[in-house]
Amino acid sequence: MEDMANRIINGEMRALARGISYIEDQHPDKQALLTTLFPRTGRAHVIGITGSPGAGKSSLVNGLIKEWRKEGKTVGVAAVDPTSPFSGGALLGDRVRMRDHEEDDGVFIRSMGTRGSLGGLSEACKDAIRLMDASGLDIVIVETVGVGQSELDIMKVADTVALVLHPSGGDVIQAFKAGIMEIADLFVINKADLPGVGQLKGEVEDLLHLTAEQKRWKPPIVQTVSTAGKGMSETAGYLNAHKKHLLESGENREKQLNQLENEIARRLQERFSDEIAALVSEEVARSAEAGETPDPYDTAASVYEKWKQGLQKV
Ligand SMILES: Nc1nc2c(ncn2[C@@H]2O[C@H](COP(=O)(O)OP(=O)(O)O)[C@@H](O)[C@H]2O)c(=O)[nH]1
Ligand SMILES: [Mg+2]
Repeated sequence: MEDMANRIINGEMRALARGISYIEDQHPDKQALLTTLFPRTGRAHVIGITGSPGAGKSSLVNGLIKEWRKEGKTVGVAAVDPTSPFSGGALLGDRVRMRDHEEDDGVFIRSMGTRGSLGGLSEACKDAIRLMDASGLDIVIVETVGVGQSELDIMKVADTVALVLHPSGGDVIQAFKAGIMEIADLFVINKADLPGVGQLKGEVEDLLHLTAEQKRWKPPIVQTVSTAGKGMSETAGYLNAHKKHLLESGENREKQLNQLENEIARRLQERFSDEIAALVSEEVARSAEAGETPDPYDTAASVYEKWKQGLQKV
């Protein structure tokens, strides 16, 4: 494990790939690996790219990678696609584009989501981002499919979130409802070669009045044609400017502490809820055996007391 951690810190891509497999497979050394690497994290610019399937996220990431490589930056990508084990489609699309960078050891691309549950996936994804960060990659992208709750969870670990929209998508309202509009720092209107760009831009601007009024950072709207490499340097520029804004305004530290607070609370809740569920199950079985019907109010109170006593023993 120590050896693997050192190799990851030294930027060895094969060790990084193996480390991420440890995470996905719940390897017994997973925790130790993450703890060892945690002090090495916090350097990378973590960028979340979200939007509905087919919006052009992978094409955009592909174009941005080319832009960043020209600047000499190294890039890691976690492509999160829980649908891939069923359809295979989106993952295949990612694979094809990955070939563009296959020979380049300044680019690391990993598809995630073929193993485990959706909740487990967002956990694994956060840990994978940490590993990529610790390995010294300058930019870490996380691409998620769709605009649901678990995508929202994943996006909350990013420094910068870009929402990719396209003219025929009609997904502005959906993104608004899901709360993605509120956390987006950049709106990318992709497929700007297709009709309807003006209308879409208008819709985004209207909703931005509702979500971004009080924000210190006003999310820009950028137009791209990812497949033709148009708008890439502008997009990269905005992403960079947002990170700079975070650092200069002090929001970066605020955000970091906030994210850690949420993560620690969530990890604890998971553990507590497992312990409590076991105690409740015991209590209900005991009542039932005695021919009683457990009173939910009393039972909850007594389980809570038992659980607290259990804690005091350790
Ligand atoms: N016309 C046009 N097509 C695009 C553009 N960007 C992506 N596409 C196409 O849209 C489809 C979905 O792109 P993809 O990047 O896989 O979308 P994702 O599902 O959001 O990752 C592919 O067929 C792309 O070639 C664009 O700017 N203009
Ligand atoms: Mg994709």
